[in-house]
Amino acid sequence: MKFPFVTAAAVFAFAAGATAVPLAGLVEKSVSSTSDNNCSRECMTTIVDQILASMLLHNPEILPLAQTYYATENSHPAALGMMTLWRTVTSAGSPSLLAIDTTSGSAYFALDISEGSDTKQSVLWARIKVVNKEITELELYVNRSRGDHGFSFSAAELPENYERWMSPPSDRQNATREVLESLSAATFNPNSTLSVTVADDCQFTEEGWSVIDPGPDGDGSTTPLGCSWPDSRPADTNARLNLVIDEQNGIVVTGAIIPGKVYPYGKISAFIPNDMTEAQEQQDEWLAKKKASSDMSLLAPTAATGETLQVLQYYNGKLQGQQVMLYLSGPDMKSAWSA
Ligand SMILES: *[C@@H]1O[C@H](CO)[C@@H](O)[C@H](O)[C@H]1NC(C)=O
Ligand SMILES: *[C@@H]1O[C@H](CO)[C@@H](O)[C@H](O)[C@H]1NC(C)=O
Ligand SMILES: *[C@@H]1O[C@H](CO)[C@@H](O)[C@H](O)[C@H]1NC(C)=O
Ligand SMILES: CC(=O)N[C@H]1CO[C@H](CO)[C@@H](O)[C@@H]1O
Repeated sequence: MKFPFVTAAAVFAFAAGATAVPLAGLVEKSVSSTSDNNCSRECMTTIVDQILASMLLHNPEILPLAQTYYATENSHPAALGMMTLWRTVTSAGSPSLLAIDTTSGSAYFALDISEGSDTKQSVLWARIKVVNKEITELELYVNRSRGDHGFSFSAAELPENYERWMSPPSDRQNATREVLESLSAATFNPNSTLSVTVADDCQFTEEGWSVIDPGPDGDGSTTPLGCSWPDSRPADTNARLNLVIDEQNGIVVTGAIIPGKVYPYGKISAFIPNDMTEAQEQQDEWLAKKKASSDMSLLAPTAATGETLQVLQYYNGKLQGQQVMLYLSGPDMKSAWSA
């Protein structure tokens, strides 16, 4: 089942600077979409499209912002007019993934965007909160390179990989809100006794990419990694639960702060959470061998903190999709959102 995308959205997809007419339509639409102040799925969709349109116009003034709003871009707070996205975005279509929670007035979306003259090179993901049809929170992230987030990514593969999230089988068995909330509570709590069955074809992506681990010496796997629900998953006692619970498509968004280290991984680098002790030990062993056997230049292992939004999809009593979206900061960082 597809969302009822506003048709105006398609119009501004590739038309930076020529969006006055569709935008006017979008603005009117949000005002008249429901008679009360509750923002429906259609109203939330319109607000998300307005945010993307305002980036293209390099003008946040057109947005229905609350009198005071909270906003971060890649974990640091800034007024929208000070953010890089409102300066650099040159193309953005409708989101490839859009999860909407009308009960809490929140939404999560992700898509590939272009900045400057580059073509679809960056991955944008975001969470918003809306009260009385006004935006009160914007948590924005943009991946411009593996150095930003320590993980693999693919702006190019993102739209295709996310298609199945937006059109789950029509005969599916929906999980209740209660089940989706317990999934959120268990995401960063390995103590949870919730038993989660992973579907055989559950899709795992990092920043839009179906992850293939090449191994630090290029001798790793050639098949994409599947989803997993290990007992040793990273923990955060202050995880932000139920950020978005989309009951229609079974999508759950949970936020966490994950301490870890950025390790050399061949000539590149990768972020490994401290809770994944085995993976860190393997990397230490690899590094020790590399130092002894070659004079290759390698990044020194360095402490870092990942601010992450984990996006899960659950229906038919099984985990169907798992996305890790992560942005790296220095060691011992806290989130502006969990203060
Ligand atoms: C919107 O309305 C629904 C149903 O009446 C209610 O459950 C929900 O809490 C409301 N959402 C907000 C943000 O007020
Ligand atoms: C799991 O349980 C241990 C021992 O009670 C506790 O220290 C830890 O904080 C718990 N972890 C989470 C994520 O709640
Ligand atoms: C539950 O799933 C059906 C498809 O089986 C879907 O059409 C429907 O919208 C879902 N219900 C809710 C409340 O989202
Ligand atoms: C600007 C930039 O470096 N973006 C990266 C984000 O993801 C794409 C897709 O793989 C990379 O090619 C880009 O380099």
